[in-house]
Parts: sequence; structure tokens; C-alpha cells
Amino acid sequence: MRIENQTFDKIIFATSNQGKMDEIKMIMKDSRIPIVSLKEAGIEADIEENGRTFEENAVIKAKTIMELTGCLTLADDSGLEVDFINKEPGVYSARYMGEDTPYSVKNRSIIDRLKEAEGEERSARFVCVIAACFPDGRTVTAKGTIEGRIAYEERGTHGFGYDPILYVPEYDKTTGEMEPEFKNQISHRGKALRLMREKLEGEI
Ligand code: ITT
Repeated sequence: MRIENQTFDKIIFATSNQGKMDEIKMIMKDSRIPIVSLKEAGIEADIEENGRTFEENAVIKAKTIMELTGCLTLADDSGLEVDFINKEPGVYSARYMGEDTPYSVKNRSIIDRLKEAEGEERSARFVCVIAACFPDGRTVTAKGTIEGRIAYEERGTHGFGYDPILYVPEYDKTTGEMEPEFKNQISHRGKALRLMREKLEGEI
């Protein structure tokens, strides 16, 4: 694959989150260009995510690793927006209550903060923005969301993070109760990545 004298023999996916990486590999399994994780590329990087939006943070992550490696780099910035609590935790989803706090505790905290909320007041969504940064400076972004409601209790053992508390009424399941292939078909990450693939077709 060639553009402006550049060849792309691999794409680095700049994430240290194994749950995300497992989904990304599954969604991109028939990609013509191999996708390698930071770990597989032997890169250790502590990136400061100081953006105010998912878009800004996704670009910060992809650009940092692209500049470090000279490779076409993708990154995912994502999170849970809960309407009743002003779209928290949002871009702070990983850092909410501390990066190392177990998700059983984070999920309980969100359920507790919604004690007074009923029905549609419990609306929430996962948001995912994927950014691609090319060595020549081009940047492309793609966004996906999945709408749901905050469950009254944790349900399901699939996935990671806040999956046990995002209930999707259409399927009568939390995303944590969905088989991984199914979640990828309808999820914020699946939508954003498929859109990114379409956009990259025109760029690579
Ligand atoms: P990288 O920056 O290394 O990619 P991270 O986990 O720090 O990993 P983010 O800053 O984008 O990534 O935070 C995303 C958080 O949002 C993630 O840690 C989960 O808490 C939550 N999240 C995102 N997508 C999710 C999903 O599909 N299921 C459950 N929780 C999700």
C-alpha cells in the first residue's frame, strides 16, 4: 500500500487497555494491514490525556505514538456519559474514583448516584472516538455511540469497565451480558472503527 512514497506495513493501535484491544482485534480481524498493540510493538508510553473532549484525547494519543514511531497510528478515546449526572464520568471514565479502583466500586457509585432517577432519567451512552494520525501530518477521526440506560444493578460478566451497568432496552441486556461478537456489531467502538475503516480506504 503506497501513498506519497509512504508504505504502510502495519498500523499501531495506541492503547494500553486490554479490553479495548481485544475488541479492536476482533472488529478489525480482516484488515489488509496488520494492527499491532503498543505491547506488541514494544512501546511503553505514559501519555498525558489532557484534552477536554474524546476527539482531543484520541488525537493526543495517536499523535504522540505516531511521532515516537513514525508509523500510522490509531487511538481510541471512549467513556460513559450519564445524563442525570451532567454526562459524568465522560472523558474521565478511566480515572473516575481513581484509575486503580475496581469497576465493581465505580459501577456501584454510579448506580447509587442515580437513586432518584427513574425510566428515561437514567439515559446514558458509551461514546468512542477513534483517531488516525499519519506520519505526513494528516489526522482523521471517527465517532460512534451506543445509547442505553443505567441498570439498577450490575449484570453480565462479558466485556470490561462499565459494561455491566449499561442496559440496552432494545436487546433487554447490559453490554456486559452480550457475547463479544454481538457487542462489537452494535457498540460505540464497532461503529467508530467501521467508520474509520471507510475513511481510511480513501486515505491509504
Ligand atoms: P488507553 O487510553 O490506553 O486506550 P484507557 O482505559 O485509559 O486506555 P480511555 O481514557 O479512553 O482509555 O478511557 C476509557 C474508559 O471508558 C475505559 O477505561 C472504561 O472505563 C470506559 N469504557 C470505554 N469503552 C467501554 C466499553 O466498551 N465497555 C465498558 N467500559 C468502557
